[in-house]
Amino acid sequence: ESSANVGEAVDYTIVGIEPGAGVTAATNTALSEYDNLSGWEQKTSSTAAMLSELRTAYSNEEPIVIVGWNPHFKFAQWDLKYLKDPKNAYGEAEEIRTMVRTGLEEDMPGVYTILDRFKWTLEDSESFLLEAQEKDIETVAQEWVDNNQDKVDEWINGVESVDGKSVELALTPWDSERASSNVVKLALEQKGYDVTLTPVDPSIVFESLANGDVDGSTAAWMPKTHGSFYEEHKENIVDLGPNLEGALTGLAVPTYMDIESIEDLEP
Ligand code: PBE
Repeated sequence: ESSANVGEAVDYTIVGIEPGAGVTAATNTALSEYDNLSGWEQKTSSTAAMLSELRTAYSNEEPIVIVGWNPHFKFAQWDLKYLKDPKNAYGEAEEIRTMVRTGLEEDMPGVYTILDRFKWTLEDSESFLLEAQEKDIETVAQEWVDNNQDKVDEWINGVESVDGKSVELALTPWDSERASSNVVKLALEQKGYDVTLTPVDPSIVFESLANGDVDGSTAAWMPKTHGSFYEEHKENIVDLGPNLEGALTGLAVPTYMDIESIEDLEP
């Protein structure tokens, strides 16, 4: 592929995901900050639609520019590269943080402790997500816990068991967060908690934590992807720190495309 006509070949379109995603807002920032992207647009729809366009383009070795992130299975499944982002529209590597409502530590110290201790790696998450291509996420979560009970024990050790106390966790509707939330759910269930997972848009995760409508969430991508939502509500949210380090976001293309930077997307 030559780099000469990428814009024309992709109809000056970046294939985005859900409108409410943090990366959708970051892509709008990129569209306004890079002069060479004037005339380009972001097409939003869903992660599934983006992946299906990527699958088709890739199998035909056609150019495509997508909004990408890790943890996700797509970088293991296809040869993709992030485009360099000299204007830092997508920020550096991110942390996925656990956040809880104020008062949780006093009301439910066991839940607070387990959420505070929960931590896994980018590799843990991505091998989970690859497995989940063949099975449902609840099944893979149970297998992960069965295979990693030593790690789960580190999170739950010394926490008092309860008899069916209700806990509600908010999450965003992406597999990376379905994975972490289901693992934490199983860990809490080992101590007798009755856990409900509630998928909502990123803005609602932060709003419902601040309102105390949910007890916690393992789905906060910081500092950039969800930074503006956090800023709006941080007085009323307790940040327990990273549960995963090295998360990434940005524009991505198949490696067979002969471009390296967002600045190579010509107007
Ligand atoms: N993501 C995956 C989400 C959070 C998890 C990066 C697509 C986003 O809000 O952009």
